[in-house]
Amino acid sequence: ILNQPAVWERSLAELEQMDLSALTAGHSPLQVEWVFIGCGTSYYLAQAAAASFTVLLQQPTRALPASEILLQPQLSFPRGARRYFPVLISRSGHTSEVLKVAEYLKQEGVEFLAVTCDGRELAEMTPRVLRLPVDESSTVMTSSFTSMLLGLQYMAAWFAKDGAFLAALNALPEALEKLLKRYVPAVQAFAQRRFDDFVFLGQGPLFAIACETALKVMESSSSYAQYFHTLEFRHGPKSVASPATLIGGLLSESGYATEEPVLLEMKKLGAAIYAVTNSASPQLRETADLLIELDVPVPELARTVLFVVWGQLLGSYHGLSKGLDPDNPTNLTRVVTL
Ligand code: F1P
Repeated sequence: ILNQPAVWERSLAELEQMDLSALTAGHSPLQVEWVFIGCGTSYYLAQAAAASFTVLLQQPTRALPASEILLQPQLSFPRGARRYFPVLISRSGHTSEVLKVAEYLKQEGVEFLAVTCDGRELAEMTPRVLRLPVDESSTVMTSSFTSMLLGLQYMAAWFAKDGAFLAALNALPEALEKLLKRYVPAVQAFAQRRFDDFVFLGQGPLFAIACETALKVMESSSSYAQYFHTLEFRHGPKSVASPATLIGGLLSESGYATEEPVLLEMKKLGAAIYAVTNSASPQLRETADLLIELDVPVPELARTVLFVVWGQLLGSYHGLSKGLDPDNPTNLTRVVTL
């Protein structure tokens, strides 16, 4: 987790050398529906990628768990509709559902892109592969998630010819380096606290990151964690808020004025508050039990990966505080097969 600045730098350097135009199988990136597909962490990555492609390319996108395509193909790819361009995401490239979707697409004659790190089996099923140079031995996906997301955002910005966005992505390794120096001790100390429930909230691209944060906390510390769209939490789920609950808000810049009051309300209900945002109000600075302020002057969407790291750290340090091995979660294997 702490090595991510170097891993991102290596990934960005490789992306700069790649001929990304070869990855779309001759389709115009501006004339297809992009369908991002994965399982677990890679499904949350699919959600974050879909949001990024929609914003950067102004094209329709969707994210689906691979299992949904296997069980509901007609729902996933209705015939007679637009041209799809599926993107199959899998760190290992060996996850059963993803390989079965690749087989299904081949049978249907649909070309697809594979995004992977190790990925031999998946990569053999298509000539179009975006491979990120991440060597991750942990069962839990951390730098592979952020690097593949960076890679997909880079690709979208490259297709959109958005030089400012590409420059913003290139600034992230250095920004993270500084943030880690500033915040790691605080996250480590906070992670020693005990909670019955963890809840993570976000909207737009940060909803996917809230999902991933909850999954990291579940996997790395065998804790009970949930995720919601920030404002949705007020419509019922807030009944779980109590002093035994940690409520984590990933607050956007554009929605800040609407999202922050949800956290302040939960604090009044007794919950502990964790917040990640670019720049917090004085009130949140006073109220939050743990606050990460990114303060990175790049377009909001380009900051997405910076929101991921704190949940990875929180989950890992919390797992360690419970005497667990965060790299080897209870009941989980590195590759999940059917
Ligand atoms: C996805 C996944 C992860 C999980 C664990 C096992 O794998 O199921 O979500 O956390 O790491 O793998 P992959 O298809 O991306 O290899």
